[in-house]
Amino acid sequence: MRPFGKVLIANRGEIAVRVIRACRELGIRTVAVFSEADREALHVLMADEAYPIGPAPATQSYLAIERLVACARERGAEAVHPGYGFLAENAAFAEACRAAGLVFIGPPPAAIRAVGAKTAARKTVAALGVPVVPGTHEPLGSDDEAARVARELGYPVMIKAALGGGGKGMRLVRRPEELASALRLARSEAASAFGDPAVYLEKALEAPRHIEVQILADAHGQVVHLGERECSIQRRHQKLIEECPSPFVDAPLRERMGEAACRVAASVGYQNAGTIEFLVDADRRFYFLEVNARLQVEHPVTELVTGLDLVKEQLRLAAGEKLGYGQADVGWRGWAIECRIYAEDPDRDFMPSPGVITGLRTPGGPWVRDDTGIYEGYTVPLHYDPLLAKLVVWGHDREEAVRRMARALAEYRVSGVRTTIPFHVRVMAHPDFQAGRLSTAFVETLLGRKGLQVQGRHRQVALIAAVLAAYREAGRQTPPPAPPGPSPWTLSTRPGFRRFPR
Ligand code: MV4
Repeated sequence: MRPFGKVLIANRGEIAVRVIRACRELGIRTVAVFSEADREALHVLMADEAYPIGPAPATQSYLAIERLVACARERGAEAVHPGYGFLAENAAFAEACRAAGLVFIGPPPAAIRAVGAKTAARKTVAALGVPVVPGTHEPLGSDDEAARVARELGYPVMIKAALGGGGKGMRLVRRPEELASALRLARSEAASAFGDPAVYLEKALEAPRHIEVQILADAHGQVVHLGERECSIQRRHQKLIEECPSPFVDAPLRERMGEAACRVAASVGYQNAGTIEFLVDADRRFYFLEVNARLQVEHPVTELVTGLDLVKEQLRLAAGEKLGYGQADVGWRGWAIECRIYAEDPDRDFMPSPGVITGLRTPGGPWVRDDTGIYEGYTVPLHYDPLLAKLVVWGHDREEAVRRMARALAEYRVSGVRTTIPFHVRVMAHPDFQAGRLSTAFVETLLGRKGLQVQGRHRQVALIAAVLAAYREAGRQTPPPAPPGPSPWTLSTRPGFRRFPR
């Protein structure tokens, strides 16, 4: 059944392309919108129709509620898919859609609000008997109150923004004498990032894992969970690698976390696709963290392991259809891993690397999926998130998935911009990653100054190695005389034979 005739996609990049693909398979016509920086973006080329909505800054385009709603109305769309980021978790946007007679493909505005305020959500969840990280359920008052609460919780503590999420505005405080200045900084960060200086306190867990549970909820009161995703490989709260399932979660823990996630969703009247985030400590105790009221970047790993198309499910559920299956019908097969390909230079502290994609060859073969927003000749704008593509693989087990990812990464060629591909190559080859020894400290350890610091005699050896490496790099730029036989320059004009520098 076709849930809608026409859908407007209020987003850009790979996620807009992902939604267009689901719509096309369902026979739904698609309306893309684009900013002045995105005239030639892939989602614009792929949609049935595309309309300009404003200048490059997102506030005047992808965040301009009235323009998006007007465009959807004028083009005869029945529903709006917000993707992730931008307006995906904006209750006012969901309301504006509804007021204009459009279906917002996401949770109801009241559910978005209920989970958006983190302190209120913690209170609601604790009342259900689901464990939350010990801390306050109200925003903090005075510095004196904060000092008293922190003493009761015991250091170290975390200061978090009441309207925050995703680690933005989060501060670790190790000692009482650091509290006052940390509070001041956290409050001003929260005010500028979320328009509200309110912050609260949590006890800081040592080296926790970040594990999240995917849920689907229909408009008829039924909720199922689709298992967990492991998201511990992050850098400065930007996830880099995700997998499903988590190597840390066994069937009984999955069932307990899944059941807790479904109860959280049901308690706020959640509908559509959503994610319940947990921190899990070394003793496998899990604590509710927050709800992400949207489709997430890393949804494909869940799709590959459950066999469900989450965007099609979103469209169906938004149209009011019943889930049509129960928890017992959800199964998990094999292992999936996602590597996020950003236009960032991992050798230069992940500095953004916008520019023209002068060459591109994407991996393929069995059980390899490339969810992309780019093409050869495309210019990566500097105005938005630099996520270019997501490379996702499936294997019968984790070992096969890791090997397949390493194989697929080795096939990936991007020239013109720096990407995170070399970082992922290193991670896939790392014994700790291969053994599933993941922690939130993994990336820092892999890249950390400490890891690279060498002293004494080893320093001499490292210096010589660095010179040799630089010499080899330089040598690449001035190739040796051509060997006898057909000229490599003839071959180099054939796209398949071109050698792209990485
Ligand atoms: C925490 C924590 C320790 N204790 N909360 C929350 C949002 C997520 N992006 C990071 N968050 C954390 N919240 C308490 N009470 C540690 C982190 C954390 C983290 C968690 C999972 C994976 C990587 C992380 C990196 C830094 C901090």
